[in-house]
Amino acid sequence: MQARNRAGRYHRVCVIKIGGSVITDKRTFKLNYAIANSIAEEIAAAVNNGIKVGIVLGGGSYGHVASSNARVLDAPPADALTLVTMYMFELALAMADILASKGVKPVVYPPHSFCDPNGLVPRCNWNSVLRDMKVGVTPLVYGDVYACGENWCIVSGDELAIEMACSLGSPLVVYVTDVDGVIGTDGKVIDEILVDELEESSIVEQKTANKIDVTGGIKRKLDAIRANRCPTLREILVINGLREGNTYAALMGHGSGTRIIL
Ligand code: ATP
Ligand code: IP8
Repeated sequence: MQARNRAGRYHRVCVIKIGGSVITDKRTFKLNYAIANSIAEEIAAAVNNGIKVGIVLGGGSYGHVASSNARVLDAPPADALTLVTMYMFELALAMADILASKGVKPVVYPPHSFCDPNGLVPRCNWNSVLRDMKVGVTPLVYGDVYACGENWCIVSGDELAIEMACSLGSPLVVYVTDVDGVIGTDGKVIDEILVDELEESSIVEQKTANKIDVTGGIKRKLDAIRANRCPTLREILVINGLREGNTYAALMGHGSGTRIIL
Protein backbone atom coordinates (compact mmCIF):
# COMPACT_ATOMS: atom_id res chain seq x y z
CA MET A 1 0.00 0.00 0.00
CA GLN A 2 1.13 3.51 -0.70
CA ALA A 3 0.40 6.36 1.66
CA ARG A 4 -0.66 9.77 0.53
CA ASN A 5 0.47 13.03 2.02
CA ARG A 6 -1.76 16.04 2.35
CA ALA A 7 -0.55 17.46 -0.94
CA GLY A 8 -1.78 14.31 -2.66
CA ARG A 9 1.64 12.87 -3.45
CA TYR A 10 2.26 9.20 -2.73
CA HIS A 11 5.13 7.74 -0.76
CA ARG A 12 6.35 4.27 0.20
CA VAL A 13 9.25 5.29 2.41
CA CYS A 14 9.03 7.58 5.40
CA VAL A 15 11.60 8.75 7.93
CA ILE A 16 10.39 9.45 11.43
CA LYS A 17 12.36 11.13 14.18
CA ILE A 18 10.98 10.23 17.59
CA GLY A 19 11.95 13.15 19.77
CA GLY A 20 13.42 12.69 23.20
CA SER A 21 10.74 15.07 24.44
CA VAL A 22 8.19 12.34 23.72
CA ILE A 23 9.77 9.08 24.85
CA THR A 24 11.64 10.59 27.83
CA ASP A 25 11.12 13.62 30.05
CA LYS A 26 14.49 15.20 29.03
CA ARG A 27 15.29 15.64 32.69
CA THR A 28 15.67 12.36 34.53
CA PHE A 29 17.04 9.07 33.23
CA LYS A 30 13.66 7.62 32.39
CA LEU A 31 12.04 6.03 29.35
CA ASN A 32 8.30 6.65 29.03
CA TYR A 33 7.32 3.06 28.29
CA ALA A 34 3.63 3.80 27.76
CA ILE A 35 4.31 6.35 25.01
CA ALA A 36 7.18 4.33 23.52
CA ASN A 37 4.85 1.35 23.38
CA SER A 38 2.02 3.16 21.62
CA ILE A 39 4.35 4.85 19.12
CA ALA A 40 5.95 1.46 18.36
CA GLU A 41 2.48 -0.01 17.77
CA GLU A 42 1.63 2.77 15.34
CA ILE A 43 4.92 2.31 13.49
CA ALA A 44 4.24 -1.43 13.28
CA ALA A 45 0.80 -0.73 11.82
CA ALA A 46 2.33 1.50 9.13
CA VAL A 47 5.00 -1.11 8.34
CA ASN A 48 2.25 -3.74 8.07
CA ASN A 49 0.53 -1.43 5.61
CA GLY A 50 3.60 -1.53 3.37
CA ILE A 51 5.39 1.65 4.42
CA LYS A 52 9.17 1.30 4.72
CA VAL A 53 10.09 3.31 7.80
CA GLY A 54 13.46 4.76 8.80
CA ILE A 55 13.57 5.54 12.51
CA VAL A 56 15.69 8.18 14.26
CA LEU A 57 15.72 8.69 18.02
CA GLY A 58 16.45 11.94 19.80
CA GLY A 59 18.64 12.12 22.87
CA GLY A 60 16.04 12.96 25.52
CA SER A 61 17.11 12.33 29.07
CA TYR A 62 19.70 9.81 27.86
CA GLY A 63 21.87 11.77 25.40
CA HIS A 64 21.11 15.29 26.61
CA VAL A 65 21.54 14.62 30.31
CA ALA A 66 24.68 12.52 29.77
CA SER A 67 26.18 15.21 27.47
CA SER A 68 25.27 17.97 29.87
CA ASN A 69 26.86 16.06 32.76
CA ALA A 70 30.03 15.46 30.73
CA ARG A 71 30.23 19.19 29.98
CA VAL A 72 29.61 20.24 33.57
CA LEU A 73 32.31 17.81 34.75
CA ASP A 74 34.60 18.98 31.93
CA ALA A 75 35.14 15.30 31.16
CA PRO A 76 38.03 14.36 28.85
CA PRO A 77 36.72 13.64 25.32
CA ALA A 78 37.25 9.87 25.63
CA ASP A 79 35.26 9.77 28.88
CA ALA A 80 32.46 11.84 27.33
CA LEU A 81 32.32 9.53 24.31
CA THR A 82 32.18 6.43 26.52
CA LEU A 83 29.44 7.90 28.71
CA VAL A 84 27.16 9.32 26.02
CA THR A 85 27.51 6.50 23.47
CA MET A 86 26.58 3.98 26.18
CA TYR A 87 23.50 5.93 27.25
CA MET A 88 22.32 6.40 23.69
CA PHE A 89 22.96 2.79 22.78
CA GLU A 90 20.87 1.77 25.77
CA LEU A 91 17.99 4.00 24.65
CA ALA A 92 18.26 2.62 21.11
CA LEU A 93 18.24 -1.00 22.31
CA ALA A 94 15.27 -0.35 24.60
CA MET A 95 13.30 1.15 21.72
CA ALA A 96 14.42 -1.64 19.35
CA ASP A 97 13.20 -4.18 21.90
CA ILE A 98 9.77 -2.55 22.09
CA LEU A 99 9.54 -2.30 18.29
CA ALA A 100 10.52 -5.96 17.89
CA SER A 101 7.79 -6.95 20.33
CA LYS A 102 5.29 -5.37 17.91
CA GLY A 103 6.61 -7.36 14.94
CA VAL A 104 8.91 -4.71 13.47
CA LYS A 105 12.41 -5.95 12.53
CA PRO A 106 14.65 -3.16 13.80
CA VAL A 107 18.39 -3.01 13.22
CA VAL A 108 20.38 -0.43 15.20
CA TYR A 109 23.08 1.56 13.38
CA PRO A 110 25.24 3.54 15.85
CA PRO A 111 26.01 6.84 14.06
CA HIS A 112 29.47 7.25 15.67
CA SER A 113 30.53 4.12 13.79
CA PHE A 114 29.06 4.73 10.32
CA CYS A 115 28.93 8.53 10.02
CA ASP A 116 31.65 11.14 9.67
CA PRO A 117 29.85 14.42 10.43
CA ASN A 118 30.96 17.78 9.17
CA GLY A 119 29.06 20.47 11.07
CA LEU A 120 25.35 19.84 10.55
CA VAL A 121 25.93 17.33 7.74
CA PRO A 122 26.11 13.77 9.20
CA ARG A 123 27.79 12.12 6.17
CA CYS A 124 26.67 8.58 7.07
CA ASN A 125 27.19 5.50 4.92
CA TRP A 126 23.52 4.93 4.12
CA ASN A 127 24.43 2.26 1.53
CA SER A 128 24.74 -0.33 4.28
CA VAL A 129 21.31 0.68 5.59
CA LEU A 130 19.76 0.45 2.11
CA ARG A 131 21.43 -2.96 1.66
CA ASP A 132 19.79 -4.32 4.83
CA MET A 133 16.39 -2.75 4.13
CA LYS A 134 16.14 -4.93 1.04
CA VAL A 135 15.49 -7.94 3.32
CA GLY A 136 12.84 -6.10 5.29
CA VAL A 137 14.60 -4.58 8.27
CA THR A 138 13.59 -1.24 9.76
CA PRO A 139 16.74 0.83 10.40
CA LEU A 140 17.06 2.69 13.67
CA VAL A 141 19.64 5.43 14.20
CA TYR A 142 19.91 8.04 16.93
CA GLY A 143 21.48 11.35 17.95
CA ASP A 144 25.03 10.49 18.99
CA VAL A 145 28.52 11.80 19.79
CA TYR A 146 31.83 11.41 17.98
CA ALA A 147 35.43 12.57 18.23
CA CYS A 148 36.02 15.84 16.38
CA GLY A 149 39.65 16.89 16.36
CA GLU A 150 40.83 16.90 19.96
CA ASN A 151 37.29 17.27 21.26
CA TRP A 152 33.89 15.56 21.17
CA CYS A 153 30.86 16.71 19.19
CA ILE A 154 27.17 15.89 18.91
CA VAL A 155 25.30 14.79 15.80
CA SER A 156 21.62 15.49 16.37
CA GLY A 157 18.82 13.21 15.29
CA ASP A 158 17.36 16.28 13.60
CA GLU A 159 20.05 16.34 10.89
CA LEU A 160 20.33 12.54 10.72
CA ALA A 161 16.61 12.38 9.86
CA ILE A 162 16.94 14.77 6.92
CA GLU A 163 20.05 13.09 5.49
CA MET A 164 18.48 9.65 5.98
CA ALA A 165 15.33 10.73 4.13
CA CYS A 166 17.41 12.05 1.23
CA SER A 167 19.44 8.83 1.03
CA LEU A 168 16.45 6.49 1.39
CA GLY A 169 14.33 8.44 -1.08
CA SER A 170 11.72 9.45 1.46
CA PRO A 171 9.77 12.56 0.43
CA LEU A 172 8.57 13.05 3.99
CA VAL A 173 10.21 13.45 7.41
CA VAL A 174 8.00 13.32 10.48
CA TYR A 175 9.35 15.02 13.58
CA VAL A 176 7.48 13.53 16.53
CA THR A 177 7.55 16.00 19.44
CA ASP A 178 5.59 16.83 22.59
CA VAL A 179 3.91 19.90 21.05
CA ASP A 180 1.15 20.21 18.44
CA GLY A 181 3.52 21.70 15.89
CA VAL A 182 5.64 24.78 15.37
CA ILE A 183 4.29 27.70 17.36
CA GLY A 184 4.43 31.05 15.58
CA THR A 185 4.95 34.52 16.99
CA ASP A 186 1.19 34.82 17.59
CA GLY A 187 1.34 31.86 19.97
CA LYS A 188 -0.66 29.63 17.61
CA VAL A 189 0.41 26.42 15.90
CA ILE A 190 1.37 27.08 12.27
CA ASP A 191 -0.65 24.79 10.01
CA GLU A 192 1.42 24.95 6.84
CA ILE A 193 4.40 27.04 5.76
CA LEU A 194 7.09 27.09 3.09
CA VAL A 195 10.49 26.39 4.61
CA ASP A 196 11.84 29.55 3.02
CA GLU A 197 9.13 31.54 4.79
CA LEU A 198 9.90 29.92 8.10
CA GLU A 199 12.55 32.41 9.04
CA GLU A 200 13.88 32.37 12.55
CA SER A 201 11.94 35.59 13.14
CA SER A 202 8.58 33.90 12.50
CA ILE A 203 9.03 31.36 15.29
CA VAL A 204 9.79 32.03 18.89
CA GLU A 205 12.02 29.62 20.74
CA GLN A 206 9.69 28.64 23.57
CA LYS A 207 11.14 28.12 27.00
CA THR A 208 11.62 24.43 27.75
CA ALA A 209 11.17 24.58 31.51
CA ASN A 210 12.85 21.79 33.50
CA LYS A 211 14.29 20.21 30.38
CA ILE A 212 17.94 19.63 29.56
CA ASP A 213 18.78 20.21 25.90
CA VAL A 214 22.27 20.47 24.41
CA THR A 215 21.24 20.79 20.76
CA GLY A 216 18.30 23.24 20.74
CA GLY A 217 14.58 22.72 20.02
CA ILE A 218 12.71 23.80 16.92
CA LYS A 219 15.39 26.13 15.54
CA ARG A 220 17.86 23.25 15.37
CA LYS A 221 15.37 21.38 13.20
CA LEU A 222 15.19 24.35 10.85
CA ASP A 223 19.00 24.51 10.63
CA ALA A 224 19.13 20.74 10.04
CA ILE A 225 16.62 21.01 7.19
CA ARG A 226 18.52 23.87 5.57
CA ALA A 227 21.88 22.05 5.82
CA ASN A 228 20.68 18.71 4.45
CA ARG A 229 17.67 19.32 2.18
CA CYS A 230 17.56 17.65 -1.24
CA PRO A 231 15.18 17.78 -4.24
CA THR A 232 13.43 14.49 -3.41
CA LEU A 233 12.48 15.62 0.10
CA ARG A 234 9.15 17.42 -0.25
CA GLU A 235 7.87 18.07 3.25
CA ILE A 236 8.47 17.92 6.99
CA LEU A 237 5.62 17.27 9.36
CA VAL A 238 5.99 18.30 13.02
CA ILE A 239 3.45 16.39 15.09
CA ASN A 240 2.52 15.74 18.69
CA GLY A 241 3.41 12.12 19.45
CA LEU A 242 1.65 12.23 22.80
CA ARG A 243 -1.71 12.18 21.00
CA GLU A 244 -2.83 8.66 20.16
CA GLY A 245 -3.06 7.87 16.46
CA ASN A 246 -1.00 10.88 15.36
CA THR A 247 2.12 8.87 14.54
CA TYR A 248 0.27 6.33 12.40
CA ALA A 249 -1.68 9.05 10.61
CA ALA A 250 1.52 10.98 9.90
CA LEU A 251 3.28 7.90 8.50
CA MET A 252 0.27 7.29 6.27
CA GLY A 253 0.50 10.86 5.06
CA HIS A 254 -2.48 12.52 6.73
CA GLY A 255 -1.23 13.57 10.12
CA SER A 256 -2.07 16.86 11.79
CA GLY A 257 0.56 19.30 12.97
CA THR A 258 2.79 21.78 11.15
CA ARG A 259 3.53 20.97 7.56
CA ILE A 260 6.76 22.54 6.35
CA ILE A 261 6.93 22.52 2.55
CA LEU A 262 10.32 22.38 0.84
P1 ATP B 1 15.24 15.68 21.41
O1 ATP B 1 16.17 16.79 21.00
O2 ATP B 1 15.58 15.12 22.72
O3 ATP B 1 15.06 14.67 20.37
P2 ATP B 1 12.66 16.66 20.55
O4 ATP B 1 13.12 16.66 19.15
O5 ATP B 1 11.51 15.82 20.92
O6 ATP B 1 13.85 16.36 21.59
P3 ATP B 1 12.98 19.38 20.99
O7 ATP B 1 14.20 19.41 20.14
O8 ATP B 1 13.16 19.74 22.42
O9 ATP B 1 12.23 18.05 20.97
O10 ATP B 1 11.90 20.27 20.26
C1 ATP B 1 10.57 20.29 20.77
C2 ATP B 1 10.49 21.31 21.83
O11 ATP B 1 10.78 22.56 21.21
C3 ATP B 1 9.14 21.48 22.47
O12 ATP B 1 9.05 20.72 23.62
C4 ATP B 1 9.08 22.97 22.77
O13 ATP B 1 9.23 23.19 24.16
C5 ATP B 1 10.29 23.55 22.08
N1 ATP B 1 10.01 24.72 21.27
C6 ATP B 1 10.74 25.83 21.27
N2 ATP B 1 10.23 26.73 20.43
C7 ATP B 1 9.16 26.18 19.85
C8 ATP B 1 8.22 26.64 18.88
N3 ATP B 1 8.30 27.85 18.33
N4 ATP B 1 7.22 25.80 18.51
C9 ATP B 1 7.13 24.57 19.05
N5 ATP B 1 7.98 24.09 20.01
C10 ATP B 1 9.00 24.89 20.39
O1 IP8 C 1 18.08 14.96 20.66
C1 IP8 C 1 21.09 14.69 20.53
O2 IP8 C 1 20.19 14.37 19.51
P1 IP8 C 1 18.83 15.18 19.41
C2 IP8 C 1 21.90 13.47 20.90
O3 IP8 C 1 18.13 14.60 18.22
C3 IP8 C 1 22.76 13.67 22.08
O4 IP8 C 1 19.18 16.62 19.21
C4 IP8 C 1 23.80 12.67 22.27
C5 IP8 C 1 22.66 14.65 22.92
